[in-house]
Amino acid sequence: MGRLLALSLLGIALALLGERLLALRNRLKASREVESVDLPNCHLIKGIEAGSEDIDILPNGLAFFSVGLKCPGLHSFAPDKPGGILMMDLKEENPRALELRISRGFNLASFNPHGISTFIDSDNTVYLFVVNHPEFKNTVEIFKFEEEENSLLHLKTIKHELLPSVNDIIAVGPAHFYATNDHYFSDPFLKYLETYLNLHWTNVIYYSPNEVKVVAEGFDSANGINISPDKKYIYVADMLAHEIHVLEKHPNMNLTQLKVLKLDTLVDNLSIDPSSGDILVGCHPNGQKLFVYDPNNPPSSEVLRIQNILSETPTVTTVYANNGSVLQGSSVASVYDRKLLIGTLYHRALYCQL
Ligand SMILES: [Ca+2]
Ligand SMILES: [Ca+2]
Repeated sequence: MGRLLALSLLGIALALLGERLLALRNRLKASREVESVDLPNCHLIKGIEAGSEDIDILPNGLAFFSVGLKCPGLHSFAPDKPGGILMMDLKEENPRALELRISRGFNLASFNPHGISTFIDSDNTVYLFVVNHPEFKNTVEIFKFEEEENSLLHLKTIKHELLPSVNDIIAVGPAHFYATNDHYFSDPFLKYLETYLNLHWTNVIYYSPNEVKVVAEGFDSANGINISPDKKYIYVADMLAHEIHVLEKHPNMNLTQLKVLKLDTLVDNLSIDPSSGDILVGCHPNGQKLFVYDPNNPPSSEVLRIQNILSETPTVTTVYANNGSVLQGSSVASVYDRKLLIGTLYHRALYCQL
């Protein structure tokens, strides 16, 4: 009887694991291929060869790139090179990406930047918030941008137990932000396990010097985050659920869910087109190819534009799609004055004139 019970339990466990594996393949869209959607006036940006996971553009056309992200198990074309922040002036005719100097005292050797966000204070000070993974830990770094010197002055490192696996941030004050955790755990094995078991334990945190709290939870894998132009709504990309959530922001900074837009792709970072309020989404059509890198069958790229997300029928358009022959693993797309920048998790970056 004992053996029969043990065998039954083993059978149930194996069936459950098999079901989860099949579900994971669907969440990764492991068999999806893309049809190319080309843009006519694009070129790869010189100096970006090992990823620019996130891009944020100031209202004056200065674009920041977080480059060189490394994560355990993730492919890298420059595994020994620390990451950095590059800048490009989109007002120039032929802009180039230049690396910003970072003030002394900040540990550059372990700099591993991920999601970024800019914030302009009422006195016009520009802050750059950077998710950092030094030695694969999780911090948020706040820098002051010094335009004349092309440099970043490091102000503050934030660590918190509610920030165990930060992916992206949106700054809402000089030391205030919303952040997504893409996992509940920080340990790589437990991260893998929670993803495999599809626990939906990831969340959004509000951080301020006085208060840190969970403001939204239950995501499969919360990823990109941004704010609507009128500052009333927070948008959150749930990568493995293929969803964009619209959350209403309250005066106490709590969030309540308003709606969910279902898509057919793995959604990464979200940017706002300042001219229209549209959301631009860097997407991974096939997560299997992204996470298990094969140079002969590389990950593809896809950029979506979402118009009128609050309306009953938002319009979703494919702006760009490529099978990996040009651009692999697009994670972000940002636009400024008819110029489009597309960044990737670990590959190159594209500059397009629309
Ligand atoms: Ca961001
Ligand atoms: Ca991301």
